[in-house]
Amino acid sequence: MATVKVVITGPFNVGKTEFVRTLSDIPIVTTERRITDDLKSTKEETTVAMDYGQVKLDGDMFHLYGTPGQSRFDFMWEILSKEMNAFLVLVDSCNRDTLLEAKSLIRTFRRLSHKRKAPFLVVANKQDLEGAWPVERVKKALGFKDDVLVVPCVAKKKASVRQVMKELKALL
Ligand SMILES: Nc1nc2c(ncn2[C@@H]2O[C@H](COP(=O)(O)OP(=O)(O)OP(=O)(O)O)[C@@H](O)[C@H]2O)c(=O)[nH]1
Ligand SMILES: [Mg+2]
Repeated sequence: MATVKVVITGPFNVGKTEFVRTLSDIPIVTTERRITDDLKSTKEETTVAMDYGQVKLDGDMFHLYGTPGQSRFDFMWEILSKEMNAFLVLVDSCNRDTLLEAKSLIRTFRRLSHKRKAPFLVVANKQDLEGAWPVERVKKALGFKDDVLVVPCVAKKKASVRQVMKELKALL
């Protein structure tokens, strides 16, 4: 049985905690706190340190570490990315503003994993919402060619998050 550490990152509010919660076999450990600044109109709580969950897939154990999305908690990125085997970068397919930030996150996490060259996927989340960009459009907006894989996702659906993991597994 292999043990795989996966980091789930992405900008604010894209669905990282939701992804870990839906996928995990165990109740997740979260560090969500009430939002007090001007982002509070978006939602009530945000991740300030990490989310943790785990899932067994085809006999392999995946340890899932969700990062905070706000850059003021970026000190956690380096800590969480230690020894990671793969990472996912989530974007909100309805919110173009998250794409530019995702691009810079991909650069950061590629740098953090430069020794291991951890494989990654871009996850175009919230595909169930009206006005969601299809993956091809997300990919184009990110300026990637075929070297970066972008996959669709609805983080509220178990079948969908499991499909993303299947595609990530194929890269390991
Ligand atoms: N419709 C829909 N809503 C989603 C989906 N994924 C997440 N959400 C919702 O989007 C909001 C943000 O989700 P979170 O999981 O808190 O996002 P996050 O990336 O962890 O946010 P931060 O930790 O604050 O950066 C919540 O209201 C979720 O229920 C999805 O695929 N579809
Ligand atoms: Mg979160």
